[in-house]
Amino acid sequence: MCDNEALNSSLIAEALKVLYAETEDFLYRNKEIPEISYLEIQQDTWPIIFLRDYVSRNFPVLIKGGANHFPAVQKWDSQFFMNNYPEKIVTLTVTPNGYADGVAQFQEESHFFLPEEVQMKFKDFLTHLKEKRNNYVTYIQQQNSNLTENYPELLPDIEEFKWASKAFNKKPDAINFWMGDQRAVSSMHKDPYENIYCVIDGYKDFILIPPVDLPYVPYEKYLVKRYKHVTPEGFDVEHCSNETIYWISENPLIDTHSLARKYHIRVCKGDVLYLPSLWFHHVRQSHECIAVNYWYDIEYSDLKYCFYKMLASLCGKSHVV
Ligand SMILES: O=C(O)CCC(=O)C(=O)O
Repeated sequence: MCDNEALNSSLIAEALKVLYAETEDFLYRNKEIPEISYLEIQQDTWPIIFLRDYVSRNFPVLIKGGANHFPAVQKWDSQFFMNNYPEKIVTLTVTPNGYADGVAQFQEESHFFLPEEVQMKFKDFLTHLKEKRNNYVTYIQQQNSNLTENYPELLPDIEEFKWASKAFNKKPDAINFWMGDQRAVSSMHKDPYENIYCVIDGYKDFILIPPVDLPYVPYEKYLVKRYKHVTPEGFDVEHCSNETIYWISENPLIDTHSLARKYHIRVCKGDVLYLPSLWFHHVRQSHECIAVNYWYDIEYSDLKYCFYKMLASLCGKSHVV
């Protein structure tokens, strides 16, 4: 007698192996993110090349110097903000360990922690960055189009990438401003956005995992907590009732054993990274690093997204998509 369930699961396991092997040969054999020069994006044909070689293949590309023409790249650093906007109120996150939206140990168990969100004057934020006190890590990292919403005076120093808006055939859904402490880490996650990520000052180190490796990205269910009243001397913890979240349990800086294929890429001052939708990313940064990114809504009517949902279902991860 044929055991249908066993047959199905062995067929699925076989199919997942095929997917891994096929993508190894055609997509991921070289294990490097392509790098191109800003000169390539000057050509009239660039939007179509970008669409053909990267967007449609859902593959990242690093454009060296792609944002060098932004006045921001010449102007923005901590001193610029101290001189020009000392009294401006900024919204930022504070954590004792640098992990906002990440897994941390509390009372000998792992929990998912949200950061404390606070407002202060820009000059006070910059002083915190300079002082780099223990157990007090600050990061401007709101992801609600904070650049257009909270810093409209900075808009003349950057510009929308016309080639990206042309290729995606839409305007960015959000333009975000990031500035923070070297100890602040964005833990491995993915977003439903096409991401054009520009480093304005300092550098960012990305670890990337392609969406096709979802079967090998381990998730666990965590209770949600929130840091409160964070100071260098200590913090309180708010228990978000019985709220739970599925989050990636592997820290790529420590756990290197999974089959998931990882790319390491440094994005330097003036560089632009195209990070396709649904790619997992883990991000670290140099101290006082400043970045701007443009999020374009994912194309849900794209067949790739439908296949991704099927993959999630086949590997028992529908709840994380
Ligand atoms: O820069 C960071 O810390 C995180 C960036 C990120 O997660 C994003 O752009 O989606």
